[in-house]
Amino acid sequence: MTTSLNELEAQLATLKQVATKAIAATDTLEQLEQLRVGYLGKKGQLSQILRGMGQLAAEDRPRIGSLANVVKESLQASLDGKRSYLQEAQIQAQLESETLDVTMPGVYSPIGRVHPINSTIDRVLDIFVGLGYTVATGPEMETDYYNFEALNTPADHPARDMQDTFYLPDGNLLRTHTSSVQIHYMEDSEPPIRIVAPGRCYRRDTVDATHAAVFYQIEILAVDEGLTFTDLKGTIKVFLEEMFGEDLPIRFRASYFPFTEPSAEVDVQWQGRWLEVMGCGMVDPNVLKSVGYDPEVYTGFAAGFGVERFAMVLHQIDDIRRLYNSDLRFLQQF
Ligand code: 2NL
Repeated sequence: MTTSLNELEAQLATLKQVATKAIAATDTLEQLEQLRVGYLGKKGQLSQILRGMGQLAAEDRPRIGSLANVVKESLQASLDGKRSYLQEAQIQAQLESETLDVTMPGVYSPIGRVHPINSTIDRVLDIFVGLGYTVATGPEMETDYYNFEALNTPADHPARDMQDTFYLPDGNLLRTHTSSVQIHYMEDSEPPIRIVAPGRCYRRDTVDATHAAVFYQIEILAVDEGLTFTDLKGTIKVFLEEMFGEDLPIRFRASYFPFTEPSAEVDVQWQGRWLEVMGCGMVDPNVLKSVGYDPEVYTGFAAGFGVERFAMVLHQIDDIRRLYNSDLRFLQQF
């Protein structure tokens, strides 16, 4: 079988036409390489066409040879052009996918702040730690003994009433003050002691602008040889001065607590008015006895106050419930 000149010319023309189209339609570098091997490789279509050249008359060979070269160079140029186009596109796509949009909004992670109850507790603890006191904490669930009995609180005292204290089914209760922490501390240590006991307390109370069923209290207690009411007054004066940031007039009014004798309420003159801010007194000898301290050797003073009341006075907050609502419009002011 012979291959005519015209036939070879037609095959070359078809190859050029089909291959040029196929190269133009390719959109990956892998496909492009397959096309190159298929058209221009050793066993590719161009080589196969040229194998037919052996049957041509000698004078016709140069024509097919140079036509084949033209086709080869044209396809090579198409392949090269397409390759650099696809490489460029690949780089471009990678650049786009890795682009960082610095104008995109960030992830919203607001910085928290300290709740006014906690910042008030922190300030109080700082002041008493500065005066040499140790911070003491204890359980919120207590026995009747640690909350009342050891604190010289008689069985018929109104605080022990079902109406005023949360009693648990097992006979335990939710502490009504942090005095119970101080009883535990005194049982475990010998005088001299100076402690400050902050913590959450509970009472059965109708909630209103100035009362909450769950509230925070801080108590201080000092027991040593020779402590007097003067030491108590001086301690409270220094504390209130630091708390209010100035030397405000203060007064002590006689009062009553089961666990202190004598007892007093402390008032501060603040913005033209007398405010009751805390209660205090000399530790009742019965309390010292209940923890095994000899009241003939040791005396002590104690004081207690509500944290919310202090925070409300210092920040001019009109309703205690604002401290528990978690309303950010309120809390973000502090
Ligand atoms: C108030 C008054 C007070 C105490 C708490 C106390 C503790 C022990 C012994 C004696 Cl272990 N006293 N604590 C004393 C006087 C007053 O709190 O108005 N609290 C909100």
